Amino acid sequence: TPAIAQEVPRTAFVHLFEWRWNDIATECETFLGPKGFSAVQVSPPQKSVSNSAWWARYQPMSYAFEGRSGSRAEFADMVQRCQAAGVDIYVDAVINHMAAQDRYFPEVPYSADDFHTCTDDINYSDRWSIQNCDLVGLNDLKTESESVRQKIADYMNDALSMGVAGFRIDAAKHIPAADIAAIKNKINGNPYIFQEVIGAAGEPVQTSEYTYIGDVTEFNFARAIGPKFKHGGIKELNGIGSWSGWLPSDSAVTFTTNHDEERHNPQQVLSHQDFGNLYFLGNVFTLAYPYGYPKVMSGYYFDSFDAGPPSTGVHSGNACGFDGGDWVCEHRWRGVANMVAFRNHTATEFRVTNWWDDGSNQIAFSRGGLGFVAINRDDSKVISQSFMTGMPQGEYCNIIAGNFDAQSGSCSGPTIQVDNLGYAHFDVASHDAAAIHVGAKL
Ligand code: LM2
Ligand code: CA
Repeated sequence: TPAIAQEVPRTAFVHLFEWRWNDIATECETFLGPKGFSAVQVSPPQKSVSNSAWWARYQPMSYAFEGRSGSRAEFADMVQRCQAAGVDIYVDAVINHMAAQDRYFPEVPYSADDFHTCTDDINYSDRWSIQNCDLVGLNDLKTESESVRQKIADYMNDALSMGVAGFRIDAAKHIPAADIAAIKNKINGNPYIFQEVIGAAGEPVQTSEYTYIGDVTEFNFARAIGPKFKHGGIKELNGIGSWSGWLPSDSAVTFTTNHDEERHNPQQVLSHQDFGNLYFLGNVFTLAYPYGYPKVMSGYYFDSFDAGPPSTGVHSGNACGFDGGDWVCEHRWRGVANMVAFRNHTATEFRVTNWWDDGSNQIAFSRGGLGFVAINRDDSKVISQSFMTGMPQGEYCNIIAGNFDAQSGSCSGPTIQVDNLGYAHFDVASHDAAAIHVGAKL
């Protein structure tokens, strides 16, 4: 009888920012499914204002599925093809507001009565202002109104009818939790929901208010690891996630960066614009560390805040950056993609064990007996030593440096030997990493 591939949970997803539906479908089939990604967060699929800036997508004109990522038919086809590849689709649902223009959206339809009357700038020390005034001038929907809730729910149900599996609730902090809960009560089935709330100490609206509805973004994660990887001191990340004021792990969505942070907050948060492989190392850490449900950002190169996506997609003649193209394709960086399998294969082990650090910028830890990772952020020192991995004896693929082929049980790069006591020798260059897990054992 043929060996049955061991099913492991899919525990990390990717944001294919501004990707076309056709490209996403191909990516699910050829890469994301085989690599074990759980889902794709897609850019807002609803009809929006038409200008070339990326942020046009956050200014809805109606709930029709049309825009520069493709048509409704292409969207539906993508959902089906990704699902067949084992990959869910999460829709970025922009439901707090409509576009910044006259309060008249005949295609929904919404008219002036469907919007809040406050047009002042938001005062972040006032709950009412945060949730009732216009976020950066965007017309704020009366989400307490039954008819507005129904129109939003109709849009989400339309997405669900095409097979969508989950939603990112955009600008959730600007919608009272009770309103999101009421909308959720109108939608079919039990889709995955995560809510974008940028928690800030001292503000009246807190992330914890939203956890009874679904998961919530934990911005603290990216904002904590960013400075440590940029400026040093990554050993201080030991215990991250258990820190005071943070969401519990099973409610948190984490990321190394996201589409807003890489534009609004590049000084603090890692992005592809960081030199020296630091962003790569940050992604390895995010995927290795057992906190939250991580999202890998996959975007494109930009040299201005507004810059929209490349004019051709990855599967339509353009290429990923490492092949000379305009899309960064972080999710395809070998070590990033392979760390998704690491996370999947270590998912049942919540503990960090065998933590080691050199006192500053070299760290290593086990995920019980299921995986072991070493990250070297030191600017010059190598790691060359034996570690207690706690793993079963055997030969493992270093998935940062090579790909493991489950069919043939072979590794395209160097392997690492774990001895009968669980010890293994690791050589890790400056600004590099190494990782082994039970799903990539020769
Ligand atoms: C989000 N989460 O809560 C999105 O993740 C974020 O990307 C969105 O802002 C925001 N909320 C609203 O959905 C982006 C972008 C803004 C942009 C808005 C709307 O960061 O800069 O605002 O989308 O397109 C733009 C202009 C801004 C202008 C506004 C209204 O940049 O200067 O404000 O449109 O015309 C007067
Ligand atoms: Ca609001």
